[in-house]
Amino acid sequence: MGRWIAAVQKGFGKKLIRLHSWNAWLVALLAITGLVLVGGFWREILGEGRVWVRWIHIIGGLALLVPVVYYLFLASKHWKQIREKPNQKMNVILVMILLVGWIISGILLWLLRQVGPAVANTALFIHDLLTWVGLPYIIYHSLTRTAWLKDPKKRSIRLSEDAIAKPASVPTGKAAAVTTKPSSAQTPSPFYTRRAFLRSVIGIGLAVSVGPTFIRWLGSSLTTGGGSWEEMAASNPNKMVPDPKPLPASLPPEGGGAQGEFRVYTVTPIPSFDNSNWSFTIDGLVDRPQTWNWEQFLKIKRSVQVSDFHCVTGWSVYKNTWEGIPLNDFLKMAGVKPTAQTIKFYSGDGVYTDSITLEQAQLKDIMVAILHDGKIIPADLGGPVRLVIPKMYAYKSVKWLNRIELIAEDHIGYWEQRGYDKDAWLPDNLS
Ligand SMILES: Nc1nc2c(c(=O)[nH]1)N[C@H]1C(S)=C(S)[C@@H](COP(=O)(O)O)O[C@H]1N2
Ligand SMILES: [Mo]
Repeated sequence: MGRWIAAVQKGFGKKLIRLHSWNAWLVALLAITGLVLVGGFWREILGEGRVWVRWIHIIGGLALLVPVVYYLFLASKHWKQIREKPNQKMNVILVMILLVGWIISGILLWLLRQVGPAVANTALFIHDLLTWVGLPYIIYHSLTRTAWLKDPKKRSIRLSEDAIAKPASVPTGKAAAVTTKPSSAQTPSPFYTRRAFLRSVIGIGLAVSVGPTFIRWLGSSLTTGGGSWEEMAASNPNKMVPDPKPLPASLPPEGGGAQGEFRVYTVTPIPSFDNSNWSFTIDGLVDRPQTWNWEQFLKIKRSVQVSDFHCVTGWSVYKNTWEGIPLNDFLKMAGVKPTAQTIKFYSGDGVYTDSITLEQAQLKDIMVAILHDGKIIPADLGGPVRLVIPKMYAYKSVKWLNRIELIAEDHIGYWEQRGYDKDAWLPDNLS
């Protein structure tokens, strides 16, 4: 083992440089794909591509294990080399925490069906937190460490003696540059060097651009409920009149108020509705197809339920008090024909659909919801009317629901056509 490590450490300086650059490219790839995955903008335009981006992100993340593990073999030697450089030691420790933290939380998110929502929620929080802290740090690090900004005196990676003894074995321009590049930094500048100045500009720029969003994220992650719901309600573009009157179980909410926050997901621009362009239809293989306008719709008997809401990307909102019409009541009103097999749900965005089988529809808590915690559902979150299927991942819970069609054949929903699992059941250790 000792010998083998010695062999791995041979040509140490060059190996460390190559490792560093591989690691840097991988982190850059992961940063870009990761930002694309969380960015709502890309959700709209990427569609199917999003599933590919997700796979690139997962595979890239697993590949990150290679440089990390490889570094561990070089670490003892590197550590000795930088023993008098506290900044560089801090850098190594920080980067290791980031990489290992990202990898572990990322693996848990990838395996979320096995680990369940509670673990996935924590993993997502850690993954986000590390990104908020780590990404600005890494951008700062790479900008200030580029050749033109870096003070050669402070460089820690040196080629090992054997490589220097045999100059012929220094093949890459980069490796050579590390040892020999002359620099103007040798001439001391009286007050503030250009480098130090640029470093501050980069640092301040990053802090100003990332800081506010970070604080908002932190606030919404650490408080339960509230906050942005009010914002969404205040800017709700829907103009349905009248407002539905909440049942007593809905206000105050039977569940005591939702815990957590919804992330606004949509694959189209957010649609908005008023009484003139909104209606709700049940049709297809039914005895009594029917269409309601808003006033008629509000007269349908509603009930209240409390349930958790889990997105397959790792976040959850607990104890939602939903008020609406159980799906089964619609099926009874319309009278399902024996030839029907599947219930297809349409979104008023004109694009998103999903389906469940008639057998799955026996679940009593599937609801066509119009109120959440006693309040109307804002357009951002699928109002005026959205579907909720608490026992399945939330991509089944179609927003802006305006049509239910009974069909004989199967139907593959929007995200399922783009790679999501047709089986959306939550892990069964949940309620
Ligand atoms: N019409 C429509 N419904 C949709 C989606 C969507 O993009 N469009 N996203 C689904 C997914 S993946 C989730 S997690 C939830 C998110 O609901 P929210 O945006 O209210 O948080 O809505 C589901 N229903
Ligand atoms: Mo989702």
